[in-house]
Amino acid sequence: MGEIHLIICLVWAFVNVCNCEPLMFGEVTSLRYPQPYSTDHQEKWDLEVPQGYQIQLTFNHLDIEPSPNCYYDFLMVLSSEKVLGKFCGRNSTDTFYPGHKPILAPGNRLQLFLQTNDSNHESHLAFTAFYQAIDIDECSSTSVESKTDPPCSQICFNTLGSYLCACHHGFQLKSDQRTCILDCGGGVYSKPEGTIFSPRYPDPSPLDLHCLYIISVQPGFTVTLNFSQTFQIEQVYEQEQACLFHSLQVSIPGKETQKFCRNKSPGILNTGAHSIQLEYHTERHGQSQGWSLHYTTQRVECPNPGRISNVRVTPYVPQYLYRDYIQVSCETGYKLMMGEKEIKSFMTMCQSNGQWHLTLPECKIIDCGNPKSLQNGAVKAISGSNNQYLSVIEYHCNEPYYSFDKNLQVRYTCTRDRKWTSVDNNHIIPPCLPVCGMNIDITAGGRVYGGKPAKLGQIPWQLLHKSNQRYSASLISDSWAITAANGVDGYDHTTTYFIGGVIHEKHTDSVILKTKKIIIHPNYTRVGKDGHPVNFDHDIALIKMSDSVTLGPNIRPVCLPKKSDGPVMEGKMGTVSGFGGIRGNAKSNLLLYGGVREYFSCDTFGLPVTDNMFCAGNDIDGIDGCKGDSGGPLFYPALGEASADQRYEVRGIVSWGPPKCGHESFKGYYTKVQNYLDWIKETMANN
Ligand SMILES: *[C@@H]1O[C@H](CO)[C@@H](O)[C@H](O)[C@H]1NC(C)=O
Ligand SMILES: *[C@@H]1O[C@H](CO)[C@@H](O)[C@H](O)[C@H]1NC(C)=O
Ligand SMILES: *[C@@H]1O[C@H](CO)[C@@H](O)[C@H](O)[C@H]1NC(C)=O
Ligand SMILES: CC(=O)N[C@H]1CO[C@H](CO)[C@@H](O)[C@@H]1O
Repeated sequence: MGEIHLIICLVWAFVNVCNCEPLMFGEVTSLRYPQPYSTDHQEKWDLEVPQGYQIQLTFNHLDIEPSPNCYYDFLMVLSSEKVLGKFCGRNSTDTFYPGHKPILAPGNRLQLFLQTNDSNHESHLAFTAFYQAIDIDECSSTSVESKTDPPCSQICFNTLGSYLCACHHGFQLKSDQRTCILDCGGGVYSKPEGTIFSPRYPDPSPLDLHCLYIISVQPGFTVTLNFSQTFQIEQVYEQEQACLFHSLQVSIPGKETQKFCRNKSPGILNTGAHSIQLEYHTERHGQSQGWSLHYTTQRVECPNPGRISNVRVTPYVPQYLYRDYIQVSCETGYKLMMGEKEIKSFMTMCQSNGQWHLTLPECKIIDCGNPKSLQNGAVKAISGSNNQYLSVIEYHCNEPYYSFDKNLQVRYTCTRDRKWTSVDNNHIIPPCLPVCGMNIDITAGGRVYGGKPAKLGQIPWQLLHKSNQRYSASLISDSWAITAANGVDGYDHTTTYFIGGVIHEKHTDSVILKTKKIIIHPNYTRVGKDGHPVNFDHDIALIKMSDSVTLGPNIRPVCLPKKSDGPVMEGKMGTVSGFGGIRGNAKSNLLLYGGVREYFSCDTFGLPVTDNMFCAGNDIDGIDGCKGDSGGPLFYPALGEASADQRYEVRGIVSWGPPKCGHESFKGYYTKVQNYLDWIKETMANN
């Protein structure tokens, strides 16, 4: 920049006179110096340094022919026509020799004037000098050229090339930057409370005032002005409303500016703002006594949420002010919702703008969602709606095929934890258990071998394994069946299935039950030396189906006997059923049943008889379980139950018998189910 500036100056100098800023220093030398000066010569120099400085001249060398009063040859130094010095001589012994003390001009300009006469016998050289800019102390009035008034009305600071004015406390600098006037107002009143009054109050206000007062407290507070009763601001014209001359003006952001004058105190002014401005103005004429006010601040108030049903606001007070916190929660059974989003807790603060920093949430009633479905059962609403809090539902099983275990709670209430809860505080829904031993009424005394065909639903637990070697089983739950080991021994469960729910093996609406597991009693001895069973001890097996069968009128389980049922009783009648042989070894397509009687001892055909079996037959009607009936049930009405709802228990499984069925003297043998209750229970529980 400096260089460019210089170049421009030089170019300018060629064309015209350079009007650059004068240099801060320089050298001035007479013509021909250091050769002797020429005679009869006059030469003039105009020296200049920048404005705001004084110019100072220092001689390096002066050698001018001396004469009294430097009458003939001399160098004159002038400042604006005023002679600062007239010099001649060669050294300090000469009277008019300038010496080594520099010459300081009052301003920034200096003129030099050299004059010689017609002789220079001693070859004097004239002079060479150095000039420089010296900062003026403008503040010291004596040094300021032709100015009698001090530059500042109060305080003056000298600066390099200039000066600054300042005012004493209580005064302020006017726009001329020199004059100090009485300071009124000024500063910012930021304390929460304070008093402000006009200058000299309660004495009359000075004239020509323009005072500015700013009250600015922190956001969140509002200012209230309380003007004292003594209030008088001159009003020139009685009718004049605008307080044209003397006035106190109050400006509140967002509101129309108010001007006050006359004799009546404005009293209390609730500004509602945290920052306001007062301007007090007096003219050069007139008289105002002045005014005084005390201001106070109040915290901003936020809207009161009020009482909302199901909403709890803490603390609950009549007024909420800036910086107050409230917590919002819901009554039991309701949840806090922020729009569509549920929130755990809510807190908000009253902000400085008089608004809560978060919009208040809502409380919505909770719900427990759709109740879980119950297999083989259903649920219905008892009270309430939309599964909301305190709704009550009730489960029930598909009667009469399924039922709950007795004494179980089946009513649930939607509780505050949003779960369906029973009276005993349980969330678990009990399963619907198959009801065993029920059928449509059996007329006792029918036949199996030579027996009567069963009606549909009479022996709904009867299952048939349809294969070359047919055998039967009895459903004992919705997924387990019981049968004789000798029927299933060696069968692969993956290819085995049963049919049920029909009374004719060719019925197409039979229920197919695929087996998943065949569990033969571990102590059943399968095959003897000659390839035939050695004996039929522990002739019992359990079959687990791959799926639970849906129970209905035609397919239902039979009950297991109870331990308390007691031993075999001579002469007790039971019912045996099956799709087995009929007279003459022909196969029956029909489900037949008939009554058999228990005996204490029967012909054993040379095979061992154990306590795990018993024999039964009907030597009158020739009824007997037969080949193909193997695995089928011998069932009895349960003991000790009222006849109206007697359930049927399977106490025997058709096990083995004489080669010819239905022979009067030969009875069939049945596995005594009662001996295996623990094994059955355990096996069913563990598989
Ligand atoms: C010039 O100065 C000398 C003295 O230095 C004086 O004798 C002489 O008269 C002067 N000449 C004129 C023309 O004044
Ligand atoms: C206003 O100030 C006066 C005293 O100057 C006082 O008596 C009065 O109670 C104040 N009013 C309020 C609202 O502060
Ligand atoms: C099988 O027989 C053994 C020996 O008599 C006996 O300890 C075991 O309990 C029997 N198993 C079952 C399941 O009854
Ligand atoms: C010390 C010195 O140089 N003095 C001289 C001063 O000048 C006068 C003549 O002007 C001489 O005579 C002095 O010798």
